[in-house]
Amino acid sequence: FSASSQMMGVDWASYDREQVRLMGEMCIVVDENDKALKGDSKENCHLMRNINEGLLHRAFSVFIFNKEGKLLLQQRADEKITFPGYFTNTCCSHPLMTPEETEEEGQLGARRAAQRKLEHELGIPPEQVPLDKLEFLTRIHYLAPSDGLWGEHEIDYIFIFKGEVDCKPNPNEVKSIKYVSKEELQEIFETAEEKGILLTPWFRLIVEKFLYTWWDNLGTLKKFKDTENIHRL
Ligand code: DMA
Ligand code: MN
Repeated sequence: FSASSQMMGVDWASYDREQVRLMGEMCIVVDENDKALKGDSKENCHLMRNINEGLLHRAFSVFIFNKEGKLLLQQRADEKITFPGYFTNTCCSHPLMTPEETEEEGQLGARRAAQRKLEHELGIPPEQVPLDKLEFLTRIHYLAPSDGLWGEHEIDYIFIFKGEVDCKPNPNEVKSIKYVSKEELQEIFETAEEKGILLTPWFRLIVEKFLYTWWDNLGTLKKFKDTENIHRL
């Protein structure tokens, strides 16, 4: 484990073994313009101590819509170290510091990471989500603590996929899944507080700033594709 987490006195024995293992993955550290700088562990990238000193990494968020135009939500597993049990968009994770997933042309690295994690988290066969059918929308830059110790500070590539997929959720990653209509999602957001439903901060930001506009234009998303700007939320 890293010097930072030793210094913070992280109690590794209290966490799920598999999720602890995944803290060894190498994320891509970037600057505020999404220029790749180096690799660093998922552990280091998600410690608030490092985030508060400016450490920033690359991530992706996928939103899957089925034929009926419903959005696939997931509830994160209780085993997750950050945001356990929270409801969120279909799938999120990080491109890793590998030759395949650092490729930037056409967001190829982020697309490959998305395909890899859709299979790992939700059991979606890769051939059902071809790389070129993931529609890139934009990038957001946000910072959000999870608890005092852990949090997120990311430049997040947002993709929409439209189509039917077969899901077999991995219980170590995902507690439940649910397709929702726009009205159902609005209701979830309006009543979350009273019902004690937790929503991830990045999902809240994306829903509030972009999602309903995209949802109303699922057939013509190309006009929203923005490879230039990074939205600071
Ligand atoms: C990280 O998601 C990425 C975003 C956009 C928050 P995550 O915590 O689900 O990553 P992982 O599945 O790799 O733990
Ligand atoms: Mn992250």
